Amino acid sequence: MTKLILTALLAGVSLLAQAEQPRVAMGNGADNWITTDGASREGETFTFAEVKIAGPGWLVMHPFRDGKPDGRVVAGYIAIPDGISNDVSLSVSPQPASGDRYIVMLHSDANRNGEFDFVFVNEREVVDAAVFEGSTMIGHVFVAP
Ligand SMILES: [Cu+2]
Repeated sequence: MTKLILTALLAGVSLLAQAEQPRVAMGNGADNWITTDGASREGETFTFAEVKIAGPGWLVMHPFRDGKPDGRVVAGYIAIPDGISNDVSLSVSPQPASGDRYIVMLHSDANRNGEFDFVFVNEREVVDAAVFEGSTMIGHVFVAP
């Protein structure tokens, strides 16, 4: 249990460092991905054609503020089961305008409790950590259609 929590915390650090350091890679992996091509929006609800995650977790959207992604704020999230999900919809608040930018990314349900633990245990670390493959954080800059 201690090891699991430590792993989650370290990944949480990476997430927030990522948000502030664009040179760290974001993208899709071999076992985890978000298909952003063809994503649609109706009001405050986005729909992504396909999402794959290894283990249960969350599809999460973070807003941009002052031109930079703000990984400390969650605009919206939805639970996703282990494996491939199609036509995954999530709603964000406040309602976006066309051209608004977000980070759409995966977080793991690290403690498998079925609740999105976007809980900072200190200034940078959250429990339900960002999903990485190697040094690539599974996420994308996404512009609202
Ligand atoms: Cu995130």
